[in-house]
Amino acid sequence: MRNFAFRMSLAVLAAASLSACGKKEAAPAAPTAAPAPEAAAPAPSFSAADWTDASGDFVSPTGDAIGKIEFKDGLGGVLMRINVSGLTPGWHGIHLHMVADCSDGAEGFKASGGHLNPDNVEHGLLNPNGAHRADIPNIFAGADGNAEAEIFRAGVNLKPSEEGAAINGPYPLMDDDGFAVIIHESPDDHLTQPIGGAGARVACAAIKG
Ligand SMILES: [Cu+2]
Ligand SMILES: [Zn+2]
Repeated sequence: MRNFAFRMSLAVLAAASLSACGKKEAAPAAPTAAPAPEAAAPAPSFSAADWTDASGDFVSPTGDAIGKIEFKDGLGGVLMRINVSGLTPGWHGIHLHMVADCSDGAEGFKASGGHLNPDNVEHGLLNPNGAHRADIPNIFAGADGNAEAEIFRAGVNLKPSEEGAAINGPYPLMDDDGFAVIIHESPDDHLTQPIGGAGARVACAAIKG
């Protein structure tokens, strides 16, 4: 009965707001002058050179070019834009690995090293004993295998700077050996050691200074 009464009161509320709407619309609108035509503002650039502080091309294990990642340094972290194809549909783990080396796809992109982890803590954004500064949210590939995403990772910067270090600690990604972005075959559960169960490395982008 309580449930029914609740539903009834919801229905009454809906009816009341409908009639309120109807009344509002019934009032005659004041005539307005047509707005003066304005010069069209330039569309915001999505991947212009002036946006990008660093970038890299994703390669598959067989060496095919399958996409791109771009970075923009912010004071509190780094913004990245990802555009990749040829993935299996569904969620994929993606992380910042330690070395800008994607030369060994046939051997599983091992040369890119492990997750960037200067704090020596555990893996996983949801891990109370984590997380690696490498760890970022999963990306999702549609039925066509394409994925696009924009991700902000706080706590890291591309280039060393006093301002960045004061907020994030001295962890520039662009150190002597650069870094790599690795996409894994499966989603990261953000908890399990050592990489959230994300499985094999299926794409790699090397980013060097
Ligand atoms: Cu990884
Ligand atoms: Zn990790």
